[in-house]
Amino acid sequence: MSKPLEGIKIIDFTHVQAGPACTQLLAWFGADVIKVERPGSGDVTRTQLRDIPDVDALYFTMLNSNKKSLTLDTKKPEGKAVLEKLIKESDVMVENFGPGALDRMGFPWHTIKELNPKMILASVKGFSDGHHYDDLKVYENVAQCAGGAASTTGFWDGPPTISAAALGDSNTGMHLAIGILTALIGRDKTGKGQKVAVSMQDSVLNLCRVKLRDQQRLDRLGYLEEYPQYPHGEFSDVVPRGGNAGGGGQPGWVLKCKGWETDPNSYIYFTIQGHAWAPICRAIGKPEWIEDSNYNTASARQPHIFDIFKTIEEWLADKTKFEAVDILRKFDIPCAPVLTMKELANDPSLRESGTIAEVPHKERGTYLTVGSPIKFSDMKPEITASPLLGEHTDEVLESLGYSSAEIANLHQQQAV
Ligand code: CAO
Repeated sequence: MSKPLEGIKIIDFTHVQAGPACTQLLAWFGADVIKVERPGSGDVTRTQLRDIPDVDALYFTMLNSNKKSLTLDTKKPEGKAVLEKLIKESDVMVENFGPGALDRMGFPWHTIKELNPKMILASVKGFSDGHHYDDLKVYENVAQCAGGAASTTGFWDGPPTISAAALGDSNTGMHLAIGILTALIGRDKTGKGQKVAVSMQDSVLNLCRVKLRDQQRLDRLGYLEEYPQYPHGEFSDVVPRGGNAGGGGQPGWVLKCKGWETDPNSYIYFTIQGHAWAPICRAIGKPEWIEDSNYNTASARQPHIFDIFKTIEEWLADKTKFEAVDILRKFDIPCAPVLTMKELANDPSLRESGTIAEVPHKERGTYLTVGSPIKFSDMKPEITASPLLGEHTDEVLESLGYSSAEIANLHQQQAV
C-alpha cells in the first residue's frame, strides 16, 4: 500500500526527543527520513539509559523507527559537501540543535534557501526567536516550567510539579509535524519553501490554554468554582494547582478502589458529569440524592464535593478498578482505571490497534514501542526498527552519486 508521504525526503538533523518524535511520525507515514549523525557517537540517546551493554538504548529505538542513519561530520569540509548535496535533493530539513548551532556550522536559513528554494527548514528551540530567553538551551522539564504547566500541576500545598507526559519534547515535535505538513501544502501552491519554527515554551502553553482561560476568569471573579479551593479555601491572584481536579466544567477526582493500601495504582478517575447525576446516584446506590436539593445541581454539590467523593470511595471499597469501571460504564459515567505502564504494555486492544507495537531489532531482539496514535481508514503505519549508527551511510551516498572509491575516501576522512 503506498503511503501518503512517500517521495518526501527529509534530512533528520535532530537529536534527543523533540525533533526525533516529529521525524519518526513523518517516517511512519511514508517519508524517506535520513538521520544525520555524528560519526562514532551519533544521537546521544543511543547510549543514554541503556538496559543492554553496547546496544542502542530504548530511548533511541523508540524515537527513531522507520528511519535511515547517515554518519557525517558536518563540521568538516567533506561532510559539509555531502550535506549541501542532500539539501539540494531534499524537501525538508528538521533540526533541534541549541540556539545558533546550525548557523555556526555554516548552514543558516538564507544559505539553505539559496541551495534549495523549495526547502522547508523546520526548527525546534526552547524559546521562540526574539524572545528574551532565546539564547537558552532547553530540555523537557525546563519547557514545562516555562510554558505554564508546572505552576498549574500538582497539589496546592506542594511545589510546582512536572508531568510525566512529554509536553515539552514530543508535544513540540507534534506541533512541528503539523507545521511541516502545512508548509508542504503551501509549497504545492507557491512553489516555495519556508522556515517553520516551533518553540517548546509555546507548545506547552498551547496545551495549557485552559489555564490561561482560568487566569482571566480569576482576574475577573477572584475565585474559580471548579477548583478544590472553592468555596472553603483561598485564592491568590494566580491560577492555583488543583490537584486531581480537571478545573473544567466537570468536577472529578482520583478515587481509591479495593486494594489501594498495597497497590499504588488501585484507583479510578471518576467524573461527575452534570447531566449524568441521576445515573451516578443509581450506580453508587444513592437514588435519594437524585432529587435532593443539596445534591441535584452542580453548585449545590460543589461545597461538599469531597464528601460526595468519599461516599463514592466507600462504594468502591470492595471493587477493583476494573470491576468498578465495568459497572460504571453501564451507567454512561465518564471514568477510567488508572493504568500502569505494565498494564498498557500488555493491553490487547492497544496491540491490536497498533498503538503499541513489537519491533524486531538487529541487535536487541524484539522491543516494544509506541506506534501511530493516528489511525487512517486506508493505511496502517507499519513500524520498523530504528537504524544502527551509520547503517545507511553507503546507501545514501550512492544515491547522491558518490562512487565506491569516493565513499571509501569519505569514510577515511570522517573517521573518528
Ligand atoms: N557533525 C558535527 N557536529 C555536529 C553534528 C554532526 N553530525 N551534529 C551536531 N553537531 C554539533 C553542532 O554543530 C553543535 O556544535 P556547536 O555547539 O559547537 O555549534 C553541537 O554538535 C550540538 O550542540 P547542541 O547545543 O545542540 O547540543 P547540547 O547537547 O549542548 O544541547 C539541547 C542539547 C537539547 C539542550 C540543545 O540541542 C537544545 O537546546 N535544543 C533545542 C531545544 C530542544 O530541542 N530541546 C529538546 C531536546 S529533547 O529533551
